[in-house]
Amino acid sequence: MTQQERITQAFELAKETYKKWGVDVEEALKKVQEVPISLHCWQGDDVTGFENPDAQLTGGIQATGNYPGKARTPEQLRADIDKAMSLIPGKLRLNLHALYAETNGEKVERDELKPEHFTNWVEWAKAKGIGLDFNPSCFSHDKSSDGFTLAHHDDEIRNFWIRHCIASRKIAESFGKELGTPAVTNVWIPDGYKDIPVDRTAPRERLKDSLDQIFAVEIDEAYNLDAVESKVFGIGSESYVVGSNEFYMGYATANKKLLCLDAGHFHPTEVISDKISAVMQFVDQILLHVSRPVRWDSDHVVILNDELIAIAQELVRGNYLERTHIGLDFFDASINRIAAWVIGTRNMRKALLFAMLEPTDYLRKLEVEGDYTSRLAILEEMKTTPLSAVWEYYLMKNNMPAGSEWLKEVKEYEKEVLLKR
Ligand code: RNT
Ligand code: ZN
Repeated sequence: MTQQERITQAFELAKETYKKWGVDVEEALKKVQEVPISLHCWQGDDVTGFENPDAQLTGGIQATGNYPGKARTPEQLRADIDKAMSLIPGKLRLNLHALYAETNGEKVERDELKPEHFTNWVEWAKAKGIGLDFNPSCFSHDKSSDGFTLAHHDDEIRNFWIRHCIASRKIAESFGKELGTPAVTNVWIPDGYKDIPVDRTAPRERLKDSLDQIFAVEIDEAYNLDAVESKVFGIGSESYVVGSNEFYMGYATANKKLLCLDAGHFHPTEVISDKISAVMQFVDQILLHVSRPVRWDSDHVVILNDELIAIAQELVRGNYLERTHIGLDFFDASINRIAAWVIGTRNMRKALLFAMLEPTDYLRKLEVEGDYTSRLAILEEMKTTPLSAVWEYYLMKNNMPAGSEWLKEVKEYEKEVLLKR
C-alpha cells in the first residue's frame, strides 16, 4: 500500500466514525484551512531584530537558550520563515515588530520609522499573498532602560514612545493598504515596578493619556486595527504592572479597541480560554497571543495541551473565529527555531481542527437537559477519535510531508543553512 493509499483509507474510516457523531469532516477541513494564524517573526531570532544585533533583550521578557543558527539578517529571517511556512498548512499571516525595520545600515530612531523601512517585508508578503500584523517595540532601548515607556514620568521620554506608537500605526496602515487586509497593531509595554510602589495611580493616568494621544491619530479600520495587551507581571516588574488586565479591559471597552489576551499573562491558574466568552460581551474583536507559560510567563512552544484545545473549542463553539485574530507569542532559543514555529503553529491549527470535529450541538443538548454524565463521557470519548487520520489527510491535501517527516526537512535545512551561518 502506498502512503497516499494508507492515508486516504484511514481518512475514509475516520470520516465514518465522525459521521456517526453527526460531524461533517469535509466541512471542518474547509473551515480550518481558512482560519488565519499570525506567525510571530520574533521566534526566528530570539526577539533581537535588526536595529542593533548586540542589543540586550529587555522589558522583563526572556529568550533562554543558545541553539545555533539564529537569523541575523532580514534575508536569513525571511528564508527561515519561508521554510517554516512551507511546512505549516492553512492560511497564515506574519506578525512583525518595529525592531525588524530595514534601514540600510542607517541609524533611524524608533519615532522616525516609516513604511519605507518595511518595503522588503511588504514585497515579500505580497509575493506570498499573506497579510502582515505589527507591534511597536517599547523595550530593548536606552529610553526604556528604567522599565518605563508610555507611563514614564518624564514627558520627553513618554512623548518619544507616543511618537513611536503613532509611527507604528502608520506603518501598519501602509501594510493594510498594500496588502488588502487590515494589520493588527498590538501595543504592549513593559512598564512596572519590581517592588511595591507608592503611587499606583499616576503611571496609569499617564498610560491612559498616552494611549489617548496615540489613538487620536485617525486611521481607517480597513487598514489597521489597534489592540492592547495586558500583563500581570514581568521579570523586574513583579509587584506592579501599569497595563494590567483591568486597565486594558476597561480601556479596550471604553475606546472600542481590540483586547489582546496572552496565555502567559495571568495568574498561573487562570486560563484565557475562560476569558474569551466573557470579554466578547464587551469588545468587538480580540487578539490572542497563544503561548505556553511553564511556572511563569516563559513563552514555551505551544503544545497540544488541554488549554490550547480549550482555547480552540471556545473560538469554535462560541462562533468567535470571525471576531478573533489568532497570533502566536513564544520564543524558545534552546531548540531549532524553525521547528519551534512548525510545532507551535501546527498545534494551533490542529487544536482548531479538533474543535471543529466535535458534535457540539449534541453536547449542548445534553448540557441543557442536565445530563452531565453523558456530557463528560462523550467529551472524554472525543479525545480518542481519529483526529490524526484527518490531520494526515489534511497535510496530504496541502502537499505537506506526512507525520513527523517535516522534521527531516528541518534537519536538512539546519545542516545546509543554519549551521553554516
Ligand atoms: C511580553 C508580551 C509581548 C511580547 C512580544 C515580543 O510579555 O507577551 O507580546 O512577547 O511583543
Ligand atoms: Zn504577548
